[in-house]
Amino acid sequence: MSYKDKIKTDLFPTIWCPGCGIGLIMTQLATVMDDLGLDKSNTVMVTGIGCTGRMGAYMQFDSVYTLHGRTLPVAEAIATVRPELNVIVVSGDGDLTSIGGNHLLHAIRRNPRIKVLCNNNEIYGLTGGQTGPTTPVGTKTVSSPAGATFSPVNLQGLVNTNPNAFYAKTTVYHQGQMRRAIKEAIEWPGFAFVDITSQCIENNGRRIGFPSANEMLNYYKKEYRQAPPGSTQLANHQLGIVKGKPAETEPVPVGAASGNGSGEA
Ligand SMILES: Cc1ncc(C[n+]2csc(CCOP(=O)(O)OP(=O)(O)O)c2C)c(N)n1
Ligand code: SF4
Ligand SMILES: [Mg+2]
Repeated sequence: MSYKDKIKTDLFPTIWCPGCGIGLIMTQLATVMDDLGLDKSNTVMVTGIGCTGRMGAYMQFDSVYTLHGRTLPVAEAIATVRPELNVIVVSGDGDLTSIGGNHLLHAIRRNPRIKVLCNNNEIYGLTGGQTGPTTPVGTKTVSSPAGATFSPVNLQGLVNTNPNAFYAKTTVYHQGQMRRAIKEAIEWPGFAFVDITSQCIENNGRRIGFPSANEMLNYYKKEYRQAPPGSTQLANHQLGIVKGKPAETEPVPVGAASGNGSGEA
C-alpha cells in the first residue's frame, strides 16, 4: 500500500491554488494513515467549510462535510456512537476558532477521542483573505488594510486548559515533524489538536510581501525551531508536542454517564 491509495488522485488537479499548503498536510496525513493501517473500515473524517474543508472530498474515506464551524460536535457525536472508529477532523483556523470557537472550548473540556488537524493559515482563505482570530497583530488583510488590531487566540493555552489533552505545533515546511505530530495525535487516547502553520499564498502571503509559496516555506524554515525535549510549554515559533496526562480511563462518551435522554425516571 502507499499513501497515494488514501487519496483520490483521479480527481486531481485539486481546487486548491498552486503553492497552497493544504496539499502538504493531506500528503502527510495520508502517509500516517497508511502507516497506521487506517482505512474506510476503521476511520471517518470530518471537515469544515473553507479551502481546508475540501480535503474530505479528496481522500478515500467516508467523510462528513459539515456546516461552517460545526466539525467538532459532529465528530464528537460519531466518536460517541461508534467508539471503535478513529475520528479525524481537518479544519481551517477560522472554522475551528471563530464560528466554531464555542465548540472548540467545550470539546477541549470534554476530552473526546477525536483528533483535530488545524490548517492554520492565519486567515479566512476561501472568502478572500479576511482577518480571523489567528491573524497576527499588524498583518494587513482585505478586512484590516491598516493591519490586524487584536491579539490572536492562544491555541496552545486553550487546548492545555484540559490536563489530559494533546497539543502539537508544526508547519508545512517541517514535514517529518508534522508527520510525527499527526501520528502521535492519532494514537493519543483522547482529544488531540495539531496546529499546523501553513501558507495561503493567494489571499494572505502575497499581500504581506511573499512573492511565492517558496518564500513562505523558507520563512517557516528560518523562523521556527524545535523546542527542547520535554518542554511543557512551547514559546512562539517553537515546534513540538505538549502532552497532558492521558486520561486514566477511556474518555466517557458524552452523555453516557448521566443517562440524560434515556427516558428513565
Ligand atoms: C455560517 C457561515 N458564515 C460564513 C460563511 C463564509 N465562509 C466560508 S469559509 C469561511 C472562512 C474559512 O476560513 P478558514 O476556516 O480559516 O478556512 P481556509 O479557507 O482558510 O482554509 C467563511 C467565513 C459560511 N460559509 N457560512
Ligand atoms: S485561497 Fe489560500 S487557502 Fe485557499 S486554496 Fe488558495 S492558497 Fe490555499
Ligand atoms: Mg484559514
